Amino acid sequence: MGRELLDLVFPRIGHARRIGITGPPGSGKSTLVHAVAMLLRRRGQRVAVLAVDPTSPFSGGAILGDRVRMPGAAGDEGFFVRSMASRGSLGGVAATTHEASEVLDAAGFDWILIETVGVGQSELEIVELADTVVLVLVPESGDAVQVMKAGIMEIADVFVINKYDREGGDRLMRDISVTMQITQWSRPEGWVPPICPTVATSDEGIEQVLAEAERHLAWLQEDRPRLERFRAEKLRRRLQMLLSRILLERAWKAAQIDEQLDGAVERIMAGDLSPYRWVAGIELG
Ligand SMILES: Nc1nc2c(ncn2[C@@H]2O[C@H](COP(=O)(O)OP(=O)(O)OP(=O)(O)O)[C@@H](O)[C@H]2O)c(=O)[nH]1
Ligand SMILES: [Mg+2]
Repeated sequence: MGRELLDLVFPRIGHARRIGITGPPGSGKSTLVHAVAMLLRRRGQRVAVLAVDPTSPFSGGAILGDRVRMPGAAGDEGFFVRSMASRGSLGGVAATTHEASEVLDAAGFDWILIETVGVGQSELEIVELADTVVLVLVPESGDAVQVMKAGIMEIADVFVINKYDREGGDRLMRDISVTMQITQWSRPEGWVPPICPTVATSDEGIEQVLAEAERHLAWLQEDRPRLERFRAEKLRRRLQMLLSRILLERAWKAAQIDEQLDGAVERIMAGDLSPYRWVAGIELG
């Protein structure tokens, strides 16, 4: 996106509430996002949905098929849906998603719902993109220990146990809640994440999810110094991200990496050179 446009947009941001929704593949994130969006629309709120598409540069297409099917978006000016492909973007999807969310914020959307699949780095990036992170688990996610091991529990401001119509929801709910009590689990600054059971396909528990997200947002705002710290920390990470992208692009160009790649591949395959020696020999200018 053009730097001038983003620069113009920047002073106009800060109105939208940004909720990140993450969780394992197929846990029902899109269904939940759609249900929350519809609830917000019924309340007259303008909603934008950004679905981060973990398209692999290797498979040449989305691994799990078409990720955004959001009925109700066509012809409704207060409901915007967009899939963000991560494919081929130096610096990752977080940067482009961030830019899109700033433009939507400046355009007057009240809520920005950002869906990412909880695999790899993307769920950590969501922390930088969102004010409130909703982690969607399902009864099949295992027990709290497995969830903790996966390293995703730390990022949740609100837990959702979706597909509660299936066997095992109660057990996971109890398990997480007991584990949180025993370990005195909390997010930084003492926020204790609530756990919401949902059946996204039949709209059950959706109001509670939204209410808990709103409660978290209100909690963030009630303590001015805390809010400032929260924003400063996000801004710091954002600056690092922006800068690292620019530095990467510049260094890449300066060292003429694209021009050298084919030759390097040829020499490495011919056994003339090891990848490590080639990398070590790159002059960054
Ligand atoms: N039984 C049951 N099925 C559900 C529920 N929520 C979603 N599903 C189904 O689960 C499947 C996956 O739902 P999605 O909303 O696409 O899940 P997702 O997490 O967005 O999937 P990816 O984006 O591919 O990771 C669909 O067939 C949904 O209809 C639920 O609460 N109960
Ligand atoms: Mg989805």
